[in-house]
Amino acid sequence: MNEMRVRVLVADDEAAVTAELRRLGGEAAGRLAPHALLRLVRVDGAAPELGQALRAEGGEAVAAGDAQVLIGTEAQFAALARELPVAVAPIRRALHHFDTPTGTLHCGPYTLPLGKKTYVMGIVNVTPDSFSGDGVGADDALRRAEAMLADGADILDVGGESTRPGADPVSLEEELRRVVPTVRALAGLGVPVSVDTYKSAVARAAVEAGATLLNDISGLRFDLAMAPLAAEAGLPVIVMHIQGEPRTMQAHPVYHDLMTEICAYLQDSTDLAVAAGVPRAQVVLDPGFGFGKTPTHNLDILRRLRELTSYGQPVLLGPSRKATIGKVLGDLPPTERVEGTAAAVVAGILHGADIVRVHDVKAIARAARLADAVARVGNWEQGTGNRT
Ligand code: HH2
Repeated sequence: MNEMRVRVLVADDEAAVTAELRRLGGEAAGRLAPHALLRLVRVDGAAPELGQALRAEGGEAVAAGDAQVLIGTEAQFAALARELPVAVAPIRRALHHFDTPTGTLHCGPYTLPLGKKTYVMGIVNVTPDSFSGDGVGADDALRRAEAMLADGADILDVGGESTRPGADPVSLEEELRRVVPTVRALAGLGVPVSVDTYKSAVARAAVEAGATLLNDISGLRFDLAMAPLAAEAGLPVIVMHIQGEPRTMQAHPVYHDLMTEICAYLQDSTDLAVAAGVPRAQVVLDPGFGFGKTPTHNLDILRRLRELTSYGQPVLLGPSRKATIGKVLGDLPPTERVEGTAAAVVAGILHGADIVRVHDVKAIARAARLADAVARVGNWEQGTGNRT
């Protein structure tokens, strides 16, 4: 008799499980798939009965205060939903979003369908002091942007104030002077232009100049007029997590529970946007790589980014040329961080990023296309993932 051969299968979503079971020709595939994957779901603020009820279905639950971690299969959560439909509906929604990236980002006249490819956002810093030395004058911004588009950028992000660690804010007048003409020049290039600012007056002027996406590193907190402005303009907004403020954020970042704190912050930011009238699906979540985080925190974000997909909102990652990459690679300067950025971007895409914000568009767009071909199963074969 042959020796028994054993191999552990890679099947970490329901479609992969179904495909694997079908390979054996079993008609049980559809029936068994919901039993195959164990999910850990963190629930804050729910009644403790939820855990007890899940245990009755064969799952598990651990509680501390008003936080619980529920452990169960899709089938067990489905059984729980039949018993407690209202309480379990948000859990089933999160599980669905986690497994099935969908939706569309509506940037004015531009529509970006999500889940099919990763969008590359090219950084156009109109600054003299950006951390990676990429800043340009307003005159050179158009040339830089055109080169980025030729290299595969899908979105252009214009910033007029460096938010590098230790940076001092620039005056409103100076930021307007840098940003507005640049946005106006780039708005005619045929892709969405976003404005990287936490000041509503800058955002408003940028929108008037043609910006169709807002990018707020404070998650709508530094200027409370940002959320109403996004609603009034009918534009999507990127909310980023930051601990502290740029001037002091890297002094001593501390987290009790990194992902829980990032997610809570981003959901509070989302609530601000939604209360002002921005549709939830138009609020893009960004964990703020490098903003009040140590390298260990940033690496954890790369590993656990997919948790942000639980909310059914687009996810953006911005690791480009940042200090963590230099540190991991042995204190490389920003100009030597392209390959490390590509690796971080690929990790991000494999873990659910919809948009990546980068300086080195040509190299990173190539890395992103390959990551898309791996991560977005079927798209490459169908030809929807191959642009260049
Ligand atoms: N990072 C920077 C600036 N804006 N916006 C979002 N949404 N996410 C980010 O990670 C992010 C951001 C910092 O990078 P950069 O613009 O290159 O540097 P500087 O702030 O020094 O101009």
